[in-house]
Amino acid sequence: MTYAYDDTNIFAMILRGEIPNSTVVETDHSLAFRDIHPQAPVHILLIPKGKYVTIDDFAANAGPEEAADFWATFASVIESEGLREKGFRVISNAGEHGLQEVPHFHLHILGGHAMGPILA
Ligand code: D5M
Repeated sequence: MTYAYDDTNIFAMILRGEIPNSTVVETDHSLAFRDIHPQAPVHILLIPKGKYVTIDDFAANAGPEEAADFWATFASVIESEGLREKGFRVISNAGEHGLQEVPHFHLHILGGHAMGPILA
C-alpha cells in the first residue's frame, strides 16, 4: 500500500520553516524538536525530512542514507538528553487506530521520569 502525503500537515510546515520549533538536533535528513504538549519531562519528536506518513511507510520506502541518518539522530538524542542511564519510552502512533494526529511519521521519545504501564 502506498500512502498519500498531505503537504499541509504541521510538521511539513515546520520543515519548510513556516512555523517555529524548539530544535534539539537537525541533520541533512532528520529533525528532532520538543513536543509542544510534553507528556514527560523530556518529550522529543524525531522526524525524517522525507515525506513519510507512518512508521511502516518509512520502514518500507526510506532510502538507506536517510534511514541511517534517522537512527544515528535517534541515538544522538538519547545521548544528548541523558536518557541512556535511566531509560526512556518510544512511541509511534500510526493511522486511525493509532490515533495519529499529524500525518508525517514521527517518533515520540519520552523520558525523565518513570513511565506508567503501557498504554490502552
Ligand atoms: O502526535 C502529534 C504530536 O505533535 C502531539 O504530541 C503534539 C505535537 N505537536 C503538534 N503541533 C506541534 C508543534 N507545532 N510543535 C511541536 N509539537 C507539536 P500524534 O502522534 O500525531 O498523535
